[in-house]
Amino acid sequence: MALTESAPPDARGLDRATLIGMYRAMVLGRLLDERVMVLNRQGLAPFVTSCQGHEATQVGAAAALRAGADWILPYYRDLALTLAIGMRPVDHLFAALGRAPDPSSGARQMPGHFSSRPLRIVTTGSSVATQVLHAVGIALAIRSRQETDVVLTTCGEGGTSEGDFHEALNWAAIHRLPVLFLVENNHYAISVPQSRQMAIARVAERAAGYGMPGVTVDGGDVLAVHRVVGEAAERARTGAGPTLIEALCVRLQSHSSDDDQRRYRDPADLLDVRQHDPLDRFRTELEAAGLLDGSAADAIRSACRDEVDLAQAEAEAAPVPDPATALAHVYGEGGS
Ligand SMILES: Cc1ncc(C[n+]2csc(CCOP(=O)(O)OP(=O)(O)O)c2C)c(N)n1
Ligand SMILES: [Mg+2]
Repeated sequence: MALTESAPPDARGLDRATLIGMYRAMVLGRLLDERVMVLNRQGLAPFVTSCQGHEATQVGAAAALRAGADWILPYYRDLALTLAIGMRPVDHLFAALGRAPDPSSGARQMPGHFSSRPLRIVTTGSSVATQVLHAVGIALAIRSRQETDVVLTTCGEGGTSEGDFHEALNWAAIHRLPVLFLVENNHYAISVPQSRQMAIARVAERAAGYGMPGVTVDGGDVLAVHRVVGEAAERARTGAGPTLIEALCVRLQSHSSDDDQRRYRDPADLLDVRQHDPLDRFRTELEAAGLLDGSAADAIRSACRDEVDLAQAEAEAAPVPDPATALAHVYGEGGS
């Protein structure tokens, strides 16, 4: 998609400030992700599932929604998505470092189970794709209350093999519920390639079997994702029902901090995904359009790094949970 200063870069008429804001959100997601991985390697953060390579999909989707009004049921890879919706870097670092102020769970859940009551981000379980059904339940409640909010839920392409995914899409289509199913297809479920997960080429093909539109979008193109998610949200808001969106992403890091993808991916494949880094791509597009230059890009990067540094200092200074509260929310706590 070509960008120019004089003409709006896409049909939705995004201005320069919005575009730069999206680029900044992608950079912030990347730098925070890298920092959490460093903390993991230092033995300070227990388990990391990286969003690197998914930033364009996640930021594009977030920018197409009404933060704080629309509901988000993310999965563990959605660091940049939840940041772009409004979670702060320090919120993620509280969780990564097991600090009491962690808004997701007070440091009780694994990191990556993002949650924020004011931002309407609903936490997930560890079993993949369970959130997809929860999203449909929330969409049904929205419909019953005659509200206009929509629900976005995400999962990986591996998650689409789960029964929960099938039941959720079937039900949502029958009742034309206001829900968007965004599949971040990075072509691997841990070490299992897509060809061993499904017998079809495109996850979006599944949509026809449920009776809803299915769209495959280049997940490395932040503006394309923004447009596709925006159109699906509009359809959902106006009662036209759900959409299945498949965003083709690259997974730049291993599945998690606990595996090494060099053991199961071809070296040529690992080199190739590096050529599809969505940050490089958007930066190049913005520069070509005269909307960003080298020094402005450096300034964004350095401001994001400062933000992550400050957040880390704040998280490190925060208390760990009081051991006396270890069993809170686990058993009934009395009362009538
Ligand atoms: C029901 C269930 N089965 C298996 C697992 C172990 N597991 C965690 S993540 C994952 C891979 C999921 O891959 P995908 O949905 O493609 O998402 P990605 O991590 O690639 O973004 C698996 C198998 C799990 N958490 N839950
Ligand atoms: Mg995957």
